[in-house]
Amino acid sequence: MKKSRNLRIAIQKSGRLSKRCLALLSKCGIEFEIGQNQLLCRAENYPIELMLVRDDDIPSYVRDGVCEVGIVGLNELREKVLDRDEDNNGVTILHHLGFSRCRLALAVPSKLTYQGLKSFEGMNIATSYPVILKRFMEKNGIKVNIFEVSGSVEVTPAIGVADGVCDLVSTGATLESNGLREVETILESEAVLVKTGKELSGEKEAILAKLLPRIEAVLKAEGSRYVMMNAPKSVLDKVFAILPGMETPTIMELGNDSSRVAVHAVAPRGVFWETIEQLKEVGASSILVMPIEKIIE
Ligand code: PRT
Ligand code: ZN
Repeated sequence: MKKSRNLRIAIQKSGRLSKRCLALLSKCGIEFEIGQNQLLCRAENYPIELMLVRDDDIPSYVRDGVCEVGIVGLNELREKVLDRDEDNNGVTILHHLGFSRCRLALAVPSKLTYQGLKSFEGMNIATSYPVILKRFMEKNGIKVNIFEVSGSVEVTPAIGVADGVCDLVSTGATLESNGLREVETILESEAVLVKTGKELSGEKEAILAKLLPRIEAVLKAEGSRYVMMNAPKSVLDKVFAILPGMETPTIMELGNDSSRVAVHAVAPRGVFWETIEQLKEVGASSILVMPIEKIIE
């Protein structure tokens, strides 16, 4: 593939990661018009080009410097590069992105009496993640036969080709509907932004250095909410206790009531209905909770 002066970012062409990757870049002010079956797509307003590929290929493309940056599930990154190669080839995780969360878990037929990891001794385990599974079992001193399959892992016990499985789980519904019970988590996964270990040209380093603060601003904003309310001055301590982690709240006098103030603050995202109900209980009113688009420090 011809070398480009644009920073090349690999993302999944179509699948669970694609929409969120494009949404993240769009929130960073970078727009793409992607045609059908396009492998490379240049951004309309930024010196970046997307490489649209299968998620399985992203870790090795980043490792080999085919692209400078990639967005991929930690599960794929560990399977294809981090757990496979001795020195990681300099591939580094720049950010955990907080979407496409899932876990790589071990599951056994529901009817099996599970007695801890030793129950797996001598078992045939089907998985699409043989490298991660091998490492995990070796670390725990359990000998298993790993049977690699590329899809439909969950049906292998029912058709008699495996005794247990090691697969990605999100809600657990797939395992359950195949008569399997999740018993151990091997890895908690989410999408990550990764950078190659190969040297970047000064030009590409500069493009990346401009992009990273934008991504950080978006991630920080996604993890926060802007909260506004009116509250009696006498209960401010209680308000701050209900909303811990609130960064430097702004307190303003209310024109018509000297006993009450307006409180504005950036709070962690976990401002749920329960939190609002508690704020009401201590006397807060007119409570507004709003999303934030960007936080630039
Ligand atoms: O075509 P390509 O190779 O690019 O895509 P793919 O089919 O290999 O990947 P895709 O799009 O299915 O998943 C991409 C990434 O999304 C994965 O590598 C994970 O990082 C992440 N992810 C998050 C998941 C899930 N959640 C998930 N639930 N990937 C797969 N699953 C599957 C799982 O394999 C199982 O079949 O969903 C089923 C379980 O879901 P629950 O909700 O029933 O537990
Ligand atoms: Zn894949």
